[in-house]
Amino acid sequence: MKALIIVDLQNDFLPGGALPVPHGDEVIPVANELQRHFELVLATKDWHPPDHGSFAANHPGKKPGDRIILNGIDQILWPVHCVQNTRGAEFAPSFDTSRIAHVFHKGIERNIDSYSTFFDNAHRRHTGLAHYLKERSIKDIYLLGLALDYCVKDSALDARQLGLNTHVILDGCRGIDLEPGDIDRALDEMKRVGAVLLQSSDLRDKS
Ligand code: VGL
Ligand code: ZN
Repeated sequence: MKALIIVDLQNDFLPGGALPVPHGDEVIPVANELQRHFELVLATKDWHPPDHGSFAANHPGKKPGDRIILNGIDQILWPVHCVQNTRGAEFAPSFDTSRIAHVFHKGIERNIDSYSTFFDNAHRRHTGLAHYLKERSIKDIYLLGLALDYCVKDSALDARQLGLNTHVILDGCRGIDLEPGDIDRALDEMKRVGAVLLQSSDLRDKS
C-alpha cells in the first residue's frame, strides 16, 4: 500500500499567516484532489508550545532569520508560528481533512525544532510516523505540502534513510527560499538520496 503524507497545510504557513510560504495556498487544491488516488492519507502539523526555542521572540535581541545554537544544534529563528491550539496552527479552512487517518505532530518540545515529520532535528525523538508505516507494511510514500525546503525536504531525507520508496509531488509543494537557491538545493539533495520527484499529473494519469 502507498500513503499520501500531507505536510503542514496550516494557516500560519499560508499567505496572511505568521510564517507565510509564498504561494502556499496554491497547493491546497492539489492536496484535495490527489487524496482519492490513495487508500491511506496522513497529515502532519507543526505544533509548538508558546515558549518554543525556534521563535526569535523567545531570544532577547534576536530577530527572525538570525541563527543560533539551540541545545547544541544550528537553529534558524522564525516568527512565532503554529502555536498549539491557536488559529495559526489549524489546518487551512479549504483543505479537505475528511479522509485523514492520522495527524502526526512535530516541534512539540521547547528545546529542539523538528522539520522532518519523522524525527526531530537531532534525531533523538520520533513522531511515531515511522512506526505507523512499518506496522502497516507501507513502503511507498508520497509527500506534498509546506515548506519544500524545510519540512518536506527533511521528511524526504529521513524517509530515504528509513528505506522508504519516497516520492515528492512537486506541484503540491512551495518553498520559503530564505536564501535564494534554497529550493533548488533542496531538490538536488532529495534527488541525490534517491527520492523520486514527480508532478501530480503523473499520478492522475495512472489511476
Ligand atoms: C517549517 C519553518 C519552521 C516547516 C516549520 O514545516 O517547513 N518551517 N517551522
Ligand atoms: Zn515550526
